[in-house]
Amino acid sequence: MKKFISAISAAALVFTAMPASMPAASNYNNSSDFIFCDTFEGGTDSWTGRGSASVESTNAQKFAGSSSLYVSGRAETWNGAIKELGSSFTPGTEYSFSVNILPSDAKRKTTYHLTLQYNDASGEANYTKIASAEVMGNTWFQLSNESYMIPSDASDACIYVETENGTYDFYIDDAIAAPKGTVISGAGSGCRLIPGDANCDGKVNIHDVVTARKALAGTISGSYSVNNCDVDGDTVITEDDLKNIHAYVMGKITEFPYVGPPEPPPSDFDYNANLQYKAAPDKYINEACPQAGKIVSETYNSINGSKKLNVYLPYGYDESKKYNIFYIMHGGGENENTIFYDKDAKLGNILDHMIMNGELEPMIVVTPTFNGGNCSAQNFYNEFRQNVVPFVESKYSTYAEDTSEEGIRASRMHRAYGGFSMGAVSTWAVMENCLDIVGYFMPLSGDHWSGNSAQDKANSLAKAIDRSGLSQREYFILAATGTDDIAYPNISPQIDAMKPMTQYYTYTSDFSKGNFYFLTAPALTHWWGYVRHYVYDALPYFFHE
Ligand code: FER
Repeated sequence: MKKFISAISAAALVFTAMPASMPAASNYNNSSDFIFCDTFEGGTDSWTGRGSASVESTNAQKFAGSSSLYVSGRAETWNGAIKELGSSFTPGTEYSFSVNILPSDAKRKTTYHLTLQYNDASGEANYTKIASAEVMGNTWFQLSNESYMIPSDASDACIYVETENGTYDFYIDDAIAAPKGTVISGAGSGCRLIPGDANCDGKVNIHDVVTARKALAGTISGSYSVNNCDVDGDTVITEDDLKNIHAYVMGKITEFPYVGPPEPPPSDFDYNANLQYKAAPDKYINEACPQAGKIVSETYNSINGSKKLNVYLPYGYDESKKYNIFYIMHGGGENENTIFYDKDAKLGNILDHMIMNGELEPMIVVTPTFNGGNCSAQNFYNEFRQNVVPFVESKYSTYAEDTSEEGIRASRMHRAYGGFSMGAVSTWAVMENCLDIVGYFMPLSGDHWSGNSAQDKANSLAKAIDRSGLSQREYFILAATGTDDIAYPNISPQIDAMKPMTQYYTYTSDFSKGNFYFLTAPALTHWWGYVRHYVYDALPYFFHE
């Protein structure tokens, strides 16, 4: 049953035993019922920073009163503001929780969570969501749940505010806990995606033209949403957006014309347009590197059962930084240990030297396997998408802000996939099926196992590119093999079939101008002892676009 306490009785209580942290009585008609009500008027009300975040009371923003709590310095999505619930809360009991949140960023779509953290009977930490909402724009909104059960075996319970994606600063105000069923009024649902609703009031009208104009001029002070102002989707607010919102409000148009995001400018990386095979220096093969990365063996559950992979972390790996990531697959009859541990491969040592000498940006390199369960080189892309990427990139720091499908897609230009022999077969299959999450491909000594002819293979890849809707500036292929490699007669005709498809490919190793290249190493054969040098040649060309 919902409890309402009359305004009169609440007002009467204000003059009796109201703790210092209670809000102004006029804000709430039921404040006497609150277990705590943190208004951050001049203090942090025993909230602290979670993870690397810090919190401070500020007058810069407020939902009510004159202050709020500013949460900044978040390095991870789970960083935020946290408060211990303490002995006023009984496990096995339901409570009403509410907090108001103001995102600092008017542009990003972000999901916020009010989360309960507690230790269960076995002492293990648990995290469960009390309330969540996806918002955009910098408008105050409320997260609340009128009946949330603290598990009966919970100890050390805390509540905290975090995000699902992004590490932007935010503000919180009037964080309240009350008995089950207490209706706690708050800021409402916040800003939602409504093109043209510049001021986030849920309607598109003449006020939005005014708000969008101020946003364009940079003179805006109140809440607004860049996304809702940017009605043509070109990622910036322009005079065109104002004209379109105005025309819409006037009834001259009923839909906003879509332009879409601009093509990013090409990088200034110093590519060779006609890359030639060059072996890595002998010492990259034979001498240990004084700045060696770390290779970590990981076990994860997958659609193909429990599996292992290795993760190469570059020397000085720092969780607070973001790293590009290269997944590289072994060949037939090999396994996840081949590429880093087989005496003919030992790729880690080459990477160490390249990174130490500034020839390669520090990056994470992962060696999974298509062995195990029903997995094959050709269907590994399923496990890659569903299990490998989420597992690795939630544990290690990549450009994936989170490992939701959206987070993985958004970071695709920071993700590469390659492989040798059957690993190349898996690479072409990943290209055909995972273009939405991978931007760079390095098939080494192997062709695409799709269809019979070279033309069939090229056509199946072209269809995948069509489905993806990507432009030529959004996927890059650097294939390589030796001219005496047993795979050369398979891969070479496939490359020749792809080259004339100029609507999909521009053939050059200068990736600031094109997106497709085939490196051939004179007289070399089907062997990791050679193939590792192709990685040495090709990998520096990745991740600049
Ligand atoms: C090729 C792709 C893969 C190829 C061979 C393989 C001969 C792999 C063979 C194996 O692992 O047995 O194009 O060409």
